[in-house]
Amino acid sequence: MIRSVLTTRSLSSNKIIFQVLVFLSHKFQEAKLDINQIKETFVKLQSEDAKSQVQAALDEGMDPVEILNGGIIAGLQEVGKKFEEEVYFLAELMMAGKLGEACIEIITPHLPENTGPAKGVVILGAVEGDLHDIGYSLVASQLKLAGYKVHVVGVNVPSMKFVEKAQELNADIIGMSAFLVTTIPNCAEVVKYLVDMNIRDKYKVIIGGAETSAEKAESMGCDGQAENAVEAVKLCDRLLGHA
Ligand code: B12
Repeated sequence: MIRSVLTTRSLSSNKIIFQVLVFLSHKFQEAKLDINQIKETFVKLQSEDAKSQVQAALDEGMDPVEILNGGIIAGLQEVGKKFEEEVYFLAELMMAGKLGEACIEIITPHLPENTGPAKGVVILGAVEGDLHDIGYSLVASQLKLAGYKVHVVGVNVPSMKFVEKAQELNADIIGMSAFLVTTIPNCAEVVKYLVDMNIRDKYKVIIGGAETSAEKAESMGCDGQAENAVEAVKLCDRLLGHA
C-alpha cells in the first residue's frame, strides 16, 4: 500500500518536472532574437538563417535601424576584419557582399521615412576603380528617406562623369564613395576638375567609405566625410543649411 502511494507520488512529480521542462523549452524557443545573434549568423555567412533572423527580428518589432547597424553593417565589418587577417578570402568577401545586399533589401521598407519638400539634389557613386556599392546604396536610401533627390551614377565612375552629371542635374552635392587606398585619390581628381572648370563653389563635395576620413577629405579639398549613412544625412543637412 505505502509503496504504491510513493510510486504514484514520484510518478506525478516526474510528470510535473517533465511539464515544467517542456514549458521552459517552449519559452526558450520563443526567446527574442538579440542583435549579436544576427551579427554572428551573418559573420558565419549562414545566408538563409541570417535572412530569416532579420525577418524574424522585424516581425518581433526590433528597431530596423538597430538591425541594420548592429547586425548587418557590424557583420560586414567583422567579415572585412577576417578578410584582412586571411581567415576569410575573396569568395567569403563576395558572399558577404551578396548577403548584405539581401538583408538590406529586407530591412529598407521598414526604415523611417521623411515626407517633406526636396532638400537638395545629390549625385552619388563610387569613384573610378571602385566596385563597392553597398555603402553608397545605403547612403542613397537614407538621403531619399530624409527628403533628398538622389541620382546614383553607379560604380567605377570616371571623375569627369561626376562633374557632368552634377552640371546636367543642377546638383547641390557630389557624393563619392571610395573603399580602397588605391581609389581614394580619385576623389581629389573630381575636386581638381571642378577647380579647373571654375565651378568648385557651385557644389558641396563629400566622400565616404572604408579608409576615408575627415582629415583625408579636408586634405583633398572636399567639404566633408561621413562614417555612415546616418552621419551622411546630417552632413548634407549641415552643408546645405538644413541643420
Ligand atoms: C563587401 C566587400 C567587398 C565586396 C563588395 C560588394 C559590393 N557590392 O559592394 C567585393 C567582394 C566586390 C569586394 C571586393 C574587393 N575588396 Co572589399 N570589402 C568588402 C567589405 C567586407 C564590406 C564593405 C561594405 O559593403 N560594408 C557595408 C557598408 C554598408 O558599410 P560601410 O562600409 O561602413 O559604409 C558606410 C560608410 O562607408 C558610408 N559611406 C559609404 N559610401 C559613402 C559615400 C558618401 C558620399 C558618404 C558621405 C558616406 C559613405 O556610409 C555607408 C553606410 O552606412 C569591406 C570591409 C570594410 N571594413 O569596409 C572590404 C574592403 C573594403 N575590401 C577590400 C579589398 C582589398 C577588396 C579587393 C581589392 C579584394 C580583392 N583582392 O580583389 C576588391 C576590390 C574590388 C574593387 N575594385 O572595388 C579592403 C580594402 C582595403 C584597402 N585598404 O584598400 C576592405 C577594407 C577589406 C579589408 N579589411 O581588407 N569587397
